[in-house]
Amino acid sequence: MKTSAAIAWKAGQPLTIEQVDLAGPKSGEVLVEIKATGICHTDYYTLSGADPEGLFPTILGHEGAGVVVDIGPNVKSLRKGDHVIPLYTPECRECKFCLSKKTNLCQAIRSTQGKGLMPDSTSRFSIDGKPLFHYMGTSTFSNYTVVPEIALAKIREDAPFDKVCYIGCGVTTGLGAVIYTAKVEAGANVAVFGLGGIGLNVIQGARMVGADKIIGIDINPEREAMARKFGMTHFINPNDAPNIVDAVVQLTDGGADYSFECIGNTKIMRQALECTHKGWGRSIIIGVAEAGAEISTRPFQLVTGRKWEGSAFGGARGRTDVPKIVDWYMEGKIDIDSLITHTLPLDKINDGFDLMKSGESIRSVVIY
Ligand code: NAD
Ligand code: AHE
Ligand code: ZN
Repeated sequence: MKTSAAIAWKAGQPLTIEQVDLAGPKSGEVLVEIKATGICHTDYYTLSGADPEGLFPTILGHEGAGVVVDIGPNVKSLRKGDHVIPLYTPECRECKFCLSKKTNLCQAIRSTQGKGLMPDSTSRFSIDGKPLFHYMGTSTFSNYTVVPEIALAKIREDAPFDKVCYIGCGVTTGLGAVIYTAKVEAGANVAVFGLGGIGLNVIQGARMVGADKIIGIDINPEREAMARKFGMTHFINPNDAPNIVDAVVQLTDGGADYSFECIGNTKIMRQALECTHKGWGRSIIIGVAEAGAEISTRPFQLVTGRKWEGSAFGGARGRTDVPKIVDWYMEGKIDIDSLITHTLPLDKINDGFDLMKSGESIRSVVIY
């Protein structure tokens, strides 16, 4: 079939909207009509050329929601008409990683996914007979996409696509880092570095679990009002308080119990670790840094009890946890609507990237 898609031909160039060819689903695969997709900072990161796995030409996008329109042979858990959210972190429930229960990082299709291909090492997308790479196994910047069954969460049918698409990455990453990765307890003090589409969901998660002080740090003063609405109790702008570590330590009587880096800046990752409490502080890296970047600190920071950790997709097991997060939204337990500041048609998708870069948007959503 033909489908409209935004193609990233080369790093650093705007996307172009074109009609591409999409082959039907093979064994274990599902054809999905994407109804809406968010634009995440990671799409920009890969488009910029900073992602060591970045391959071109490709169809980016990993924050979508849509409807199953066809299934390939051997698909058991989904049928036509089901509403779904594609998962860049699948959940096969059979690999060593899934069975361990210690991680959400299912590895069943990771190697082909990282090469921009479907599990049989081929692409379903092409243009003028030349293959296009898939991206993160999802490629939601295409109106129709093919996704492995294990990388689709089935969701309730009354959930609005233009809102719950954001659960495909940003909402789950932020809430999940608090709830599933860090397991923040009521009364804890939390510091959140970067109050964008991810950090504001970390703040929302910290409020949900009953954190005491929730300190937000961002160079964009416009972020303060929205972060307070989501539960932030204290705001620090690094341009006004050059020593962020001291500022957090003073506010929290010795350091934050938990900190979250939601920027992708290795210097800030160090500050996030060092502002946590001696003896038990835990710092969770969420931000994705550019190819070749390294983190550093004095080992004594770790010897004296701080822990440096990371979180991918909020530690969520997608097929199990994403439908629950959709329920939380539908029951009014979490706010998604306020964070979706812009909606755009596909042919304006480059404006969504510009709005993110300028700090004007929190999340832009493309509606097909
Ligand atoms: P975003 O662009 O919406 O937000 C980034 C925020 O950081 C902005 O508010 C910006 O003003 C702020 N910021 C930038 N530099 C700063 C600095 N020096 N000090 C303080 N604040 C600063 O991005 P996002 O969509 O929220 O994504 C954030 C990061 O998380 C990105 O690196 C993205 O790739 C990554 N990410 C990781 C996962 C994961 O599973 N680990 C999932 C999604 C996104
Ligand atoms: N090269 C990666 C993208 C970079 C990355 O680190 N991705 C994060 C998710 S960011 C979502 O916005 C991740 O979870 N990685 C886990 C993994 O196994 O790669 C890619 O996916 O192409
Ligand atoms: Zn993302």
